[in-house]
This record gives sequence, C-alpha cells and structure tokens, in this order.
Amino acid sequence: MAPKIALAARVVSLDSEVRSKVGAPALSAGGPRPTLAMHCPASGEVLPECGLLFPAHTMKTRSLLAAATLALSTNGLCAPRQMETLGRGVVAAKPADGKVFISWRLLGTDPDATAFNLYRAAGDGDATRLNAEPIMNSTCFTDDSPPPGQASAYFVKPVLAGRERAASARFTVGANASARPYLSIPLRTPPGYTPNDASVGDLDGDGKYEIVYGACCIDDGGRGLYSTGLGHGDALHLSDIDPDRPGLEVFDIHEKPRHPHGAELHDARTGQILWSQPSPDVGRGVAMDIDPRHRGYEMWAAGAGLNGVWSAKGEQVSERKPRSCNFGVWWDGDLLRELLDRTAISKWNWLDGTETRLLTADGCAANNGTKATPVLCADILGDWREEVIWRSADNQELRLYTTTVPTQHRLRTLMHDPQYRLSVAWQNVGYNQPTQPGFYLGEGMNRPPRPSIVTRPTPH
Ligand SMILES: [Ca+2]
Ligand SMILES: [Ca+2]
Ligand SMILES: [Ca+2]
Ligand SMILES: [Ca+2]
Repeated sequence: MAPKIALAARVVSLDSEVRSKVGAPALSAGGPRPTLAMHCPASGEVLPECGLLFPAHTMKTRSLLAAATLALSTNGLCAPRQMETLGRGVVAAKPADGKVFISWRLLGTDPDATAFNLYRAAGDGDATRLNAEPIMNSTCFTDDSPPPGQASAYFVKPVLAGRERAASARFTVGANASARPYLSIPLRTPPGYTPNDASVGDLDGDGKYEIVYGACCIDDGGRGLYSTGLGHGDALHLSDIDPDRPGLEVFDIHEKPRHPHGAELHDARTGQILWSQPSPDVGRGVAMDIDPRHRGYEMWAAGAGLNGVWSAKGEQVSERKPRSCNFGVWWDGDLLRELLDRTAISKWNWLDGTETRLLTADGCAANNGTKATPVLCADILGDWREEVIWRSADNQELRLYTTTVPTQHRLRTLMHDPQYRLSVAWQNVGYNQPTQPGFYLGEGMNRPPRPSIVTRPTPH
C-alpha cells in the first residue's frame, strides 16, 4: 500500500500546483479524488475515457501533466518485488602481497546513509575495528597488516545515525591460507566417470531425497551412498519399477562395459543388482508399464544382443520390442504408458508386438538430433495424463498437445508428487530422460499415497 499512498500525495501536490497555474479552484480536503488525466500527444486533448483533471489548453499544463504522468511511473504502482533475503556476504581474499582484501554487500533495503565499521578478530582475541571512521564511500577495505600466523575473522557492523547495528556473519581467513585471489571449493569426482544425467527420489523412505547420479548415488546429506561400480550409461530410470518389492528401483544401461551387466535393474537404496542382461555396448534404455500381463514396468534397451522386452522380474515377456527406445507418455485412457518418439505417440500391442499410432504432430519437429526428444512432456494441464510440447518445424510456435481420450482413472495431479515434479526438471538435465513418479503408476497399481506437501495460497 505504501507506494499508492505516496503516489496519491504526489498527484495531489501536482494537482494543486497545476490548478494554481491555470487558475482552477483548489480541491478541498473532502473533495473529489484527484484523477490523473491522459492526453493526446498531438492535440493536447484529454482522453475522455481516462478522466478529466482540467482542460489541457496550454503547453504549460501539458508539461505539468507529463510531469504527473512521469511521477506516476517513477513512484511505481506495482507492489515491491519479492527478493531473497541476503546477508552481508562478507568475503576476504588474500592476494600475493600479504594483505587481505575484504568486501561486503550494501543491500537494497539499506538506507542511503548506512556506513560500516569493519572488525577483525585474530585467533581467540577480541575484535579490533580496522577503520578510523565509519566507511561511507565504499563497501570494501584492505587490511594492510593482518596478524601473521593467526586466523583472522572479519565482520562488519552497519552504522546508522552514529549507532552500530547488528554484526554480520564472520568470514575467516585461515592462519596459513594460501595467497590466491579465489576461494577453492573442493569437489569429489569419481575418477574417469561422467554420467549423462541425474534422477532424484527418496530412496530410503525417510522423506529426504537422494540423487542418483548414474551408477552412483548421493545421500541426502551430500555424502556418497553407494556406487554400483558399473560405470557410464546414457540413460537411467528411477521409479517403483517393481511394485512387489519394497522401495524404488533403478534401470540403468552401460556403454562398452567391462562386465556382463549391459542393462540392469538394481535396488535404488542399496545398489544391489536384481537382474541384468549382457551386451558389449548399450546406448538406449527405458522402463515403463506397457504390458498389463506382467505387473510392474517393462524394460527394453538398444544394444548388441539385447532383444525383446523384460518384465520387472527380468523375464523376457516379448520377443519383439518397441521400435523406439526413447520417451513415454500417459496419453490414452488406461494406466499403461504410451510410446513417445520424435513427433508421434504410439500404443504398444503386447499380444502381437506391434504398434498403433495414436498421434502424429504434423508440422512439428523434435529436438536434440538423434535423441529426437520433445521440448517437454509432463502433466502440465488437465487431468493426470501428460501433455507434450513440441516446437513447430518453422520455429514460429510452441505447441502444447493434450489428450482428448476419456479415462475412468482419477489420480492426483502428478505435479504434486515430489519425485515427479523433480523429474520434470531432470527431464532437461543432461541427456533428456522422461519423467517418472515416486510410486508405481501402471496396471494393477495401488492408490498412491497422498503427497506430503504444503502449498502457498494463490488466487484462482
Ligand atoms: Ca531419503
Ligand atoms: Ca519397488
Ligand atoms: Ca507391466
Ligand atoms: Ca495409457
């Protein structure tokens, strides 16, 4: 409300000024609400639908009206923009000259008259103020004589009206810190291992989310949980692939493996391999429920010696496999997932191993060359089934395709399943991989648990 009040005050002020200039009677305190007028730049006439402040019959009046309009725009009718809460961001760097350079933030909410005192605490000693007078003309300082052989902790206190305010967090330069103009954040990267994508889910059911980073898994606290040691792969699927065994499973494939597990399903919590298929090189692999005769997701992969479709138990349930090994989409009325490849959606006919085309997105094009992925496939609108966004072949539009097939199944929006929501994000991380929910979504599924979420009220 504050900007609107300020704006009204400015308008009243200008209104009084303009009225005196043009000889119009002043507005009384209880009079009509002042109104800003819009006028035609060419004729100077006030546009009637915008309200009349007073006749725009002099250039001076028009100038003042323009000033009033400018006041309106510069005072801002919009509410203040929400911004993240930032601290002082004190940082200290140690260049090669033996000095320490310290800088900090002047925040957008700080009054213009804010000054700062900078303090240094060496070792366990008391803090010493480094500046003689509060620092007004900058938000940085060079400490010419940091105590040798001791850690130095730097912090600032804002000074307003001669009074110090709360101290910032401290930034400590170690006693033997190397002289270098950067801060080093060490990473632990498995040597020689570069996964192409990552999936996220609650692998141990404690409500916190782990990251499956190819063959390895990072616990919610950031520590390594396990690695299957099976190496690089171009695709990975995390979900409740086998609903008859507890927890989530990961279907992973491996490029030129030096082991017999070209395509394998493993326990997402422990990394234990549940079954695998050998192949000298596997480039694609997917997991989704396409066959209602076998409970759980089916899997297939593109690699030498890999034929047919496997059930969640690792049994070959079809000698043939879908022509594509790419994306899945919940599109028709059943709970099975349909095949999404290039700019088409197809249905797998599990009885004879053929496919039926359900949708061809004429005039659209797929992305990422041979990966042939859509812009996005997710439960964006409507019921729980997924929409597909493709670009038009001429790049002049994005098209959102939504199903028109009725269904008898009612599920909560998939976007409120936390793993699914994250999978919409992971879909475009690295090599695009389709979404996967944190529960089994397929034929014979149980009612999914109500997601443990809160939402912020928003106007509808
Ligand atoms: Ca967890
Ligand atoms: Ca499972
Ligand atoms: Ca199945
Ligand atoms: Ca379906």
